Amino acid sequence: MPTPSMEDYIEQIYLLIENKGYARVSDIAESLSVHPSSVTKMVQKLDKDDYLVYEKYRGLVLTSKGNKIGKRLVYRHELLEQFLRVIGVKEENIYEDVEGIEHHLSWDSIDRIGDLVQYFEENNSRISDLKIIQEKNDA
Ligand SMILES: [Mn+2]
Repeated sequence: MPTPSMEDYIEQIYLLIENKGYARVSDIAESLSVHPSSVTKMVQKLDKDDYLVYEKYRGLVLTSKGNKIGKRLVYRHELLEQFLRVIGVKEENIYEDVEGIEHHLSWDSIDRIGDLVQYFEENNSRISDLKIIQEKNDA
């Protein structure tokens, strides 16, 4: 199992490759706001654990194991954003809150949150009912 920090790296590398076609150490450092030397260290560890293959001058590619996990991590992040949005959390809080909780939930909880998002999205009146409660609580 990857640690929370490894998960952050795999998630960002997956996104970079998906969006740009490649992930450079400098891009990873920028997207995670860390020093490039930390990226190099982590990338070597991820290579050793078979999540990716790193060649100093040619860049890196995810292995099928890394790719599969990356896809799940990106899904988890997006689902949690969707969840917070659907329950009415302010947009300005969503990204940071997801970054704070995403590594600490079991896949069981993730799947049940997925059901709940579906429950709300299948019927807009459920969202309006929730809004009524929130307006009462905020008053
Ligand atoms: Mn994330």
